Amino acid sequence: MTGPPLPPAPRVFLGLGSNLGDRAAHLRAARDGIASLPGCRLLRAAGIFQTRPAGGPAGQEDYFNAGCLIETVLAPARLLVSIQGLEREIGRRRENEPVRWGPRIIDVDILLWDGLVLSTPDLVIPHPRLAERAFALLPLAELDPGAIHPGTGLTPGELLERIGSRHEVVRRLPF
Ligand code: A4P
Ligand code: MG
Repeated sequence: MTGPPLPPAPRVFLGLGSNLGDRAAHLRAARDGIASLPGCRLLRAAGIFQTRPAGGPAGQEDYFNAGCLIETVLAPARLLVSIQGLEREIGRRRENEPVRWGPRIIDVDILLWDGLVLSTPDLVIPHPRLAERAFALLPLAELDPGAIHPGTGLTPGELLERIGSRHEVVRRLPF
C-alpha cells in the first residue's frame, strides 16, 4: 500500500567529547554506536579535534572532540535517553564524576535539531553553550558549514569568528 510521501526525518547534529583513557577509541565507539541506534541513520561524522578543556578543574587531559550528523525518527527526549544509554555502554558512569565538567570517558550532546528550539528540565536545544564553544563548533562547521544556529541566526564559521578562540585547538586528527 502506498500513501503520501513521508516528511523528511529531522537532521540532528551530535557533539562528541572524551578526555579520559583511549580518547579516539571512545569517540569511534560512540560514532559506531550512534550508527546502530534504532531509529537513527548516520549521515556524516567529522573531527577529531584535540582541544584544551573549557571549564572544570585544572590539570585535566586535553579533550578529543568530534561530531555526527544523523537523521532520526525519534522524539528529542527519546534520542537523549538513547545517547545516555550509549554513553553508559561505552563506560561512562555519571556517579564517578563528582565535579562539574570534570574528566569523562565519553560525552554525547545534542547540539542542533534542524531549526528546533526546545527547553525542558532535561533537554535544551540548541545546546545552551554551543554558540560559545569552539570544540563543538569546529566539528559542526565540517559537518555542515551552512547550518544555522537558531538562537543567533549565525553559521558555525560566523560563531567561531565571533568567539575568536582558535588557540583552544591543538590539532586535528583523522576520525
Ligand atoms: N541536557 C540538557 N540539554 C542537553 C543537550 N542538548 N544534550 C542535560 C545533552 N544533554 C543535555 O549532561 C548533564 C545534563 O544535561 C543531562 O543529564 C541532560 O539531561 P551530562 O552529559 O550528564 O554532563 P555534562 O556534559 O558534564 O554537562 P553539561 O553541563 O552539559 O556539560 P557541557 O556543557 O556539555 O560541557 N572542553 C572541551 N575542550 N571539550 C569538551 O567536550 N565538555 C564539557 C562539558 C566541558 N568542557 C569541555 C568539553
Ligand atoms: Mg553532556
